[in-house]
Amino acid sequence: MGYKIAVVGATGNVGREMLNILAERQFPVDEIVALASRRSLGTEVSFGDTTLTTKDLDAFDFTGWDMALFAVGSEATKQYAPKAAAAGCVVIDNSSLYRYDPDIPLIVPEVNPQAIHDYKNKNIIANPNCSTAQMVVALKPLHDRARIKRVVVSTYQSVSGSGKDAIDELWNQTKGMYVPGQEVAPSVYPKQIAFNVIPHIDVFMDSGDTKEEWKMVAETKKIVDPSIRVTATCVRVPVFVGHSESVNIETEEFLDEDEARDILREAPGILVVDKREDGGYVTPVECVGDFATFISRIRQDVTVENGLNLWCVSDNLRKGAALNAVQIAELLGREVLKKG
Ligand code: 2RA
Repeated sequence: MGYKIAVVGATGNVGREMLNILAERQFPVDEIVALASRRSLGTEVSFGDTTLTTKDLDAFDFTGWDMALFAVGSEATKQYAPKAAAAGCVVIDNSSLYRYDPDIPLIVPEVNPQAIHDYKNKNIIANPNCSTAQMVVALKPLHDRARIKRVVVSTYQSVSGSGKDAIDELWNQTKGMYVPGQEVAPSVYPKQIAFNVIPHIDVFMDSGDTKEEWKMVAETKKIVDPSIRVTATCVRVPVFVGHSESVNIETEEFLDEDEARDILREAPGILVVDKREDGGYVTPVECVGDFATFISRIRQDVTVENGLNLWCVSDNLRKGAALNAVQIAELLGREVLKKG
């Protein structure tokens, strides 16, 4: 006995990864449906060694379905998530729409699994922003041991975070740099992304932070601990898949780098690759397709009393989005719905 599960936005980067991961992790499925907008109707998407033909989200009745993994923008989520939730189908939403609603849990299963019981008000569970998810997996075990009081993070985010058009833009702009007359003007981003970096993700806020930077602050507080002070600088880099982060942590208690490394080695969802030699660290190209959050460059920050630096890399389409959503579905099934 398994679950009836819908993937909403099944033709996008994240929706396709959700289907891949549900199959890879052998999620107990009785029935699965791929839903998309009318313009994608009939598109075939892979689910393990089978193929699903996408159906019309607008006409779909969620009654009798256990869970719906949403991988669409906030506008479509606003239109269809309440409909699914009202039909008794638990929504696990990857958009930012519900993340900051105090009545809706924002969950990274390795960090705050206990929050899975808090969805019953609205039948909706929120998935965090990709750049937050990988960071809090690393923060949580260190916070439990030495109580983190401040985090300074700089991110190096791949273009797949912006969607398929951004992947095409990086590819075509890069090719255009080598083929005279084939230059490709910036369109997805305000400036050239090929061989460049852009310190701007999402919109600018009055504070001067971007919304992406604000999300990392707000979501870390909601998922880990509201007392943690976070400041972020989020940068787009010419990488196709895989977000990297330079994370500086200040703790209440002193935490030796070797103990920190041992703690992270034992922590769920983390793979430590940390050797002080050529290549003794993880880079984005090596994380693609993996479930893990990789941690490297663990070392003391001697400029403050109790400081640590680390390097954090993860596949932003997986732990940053689709994997975390599937892990929430697994947690929901195991702890609450208990079918399968
Ligand atoms: C990005 N975190 O990387 C945002 C949304 N996925 O563009």
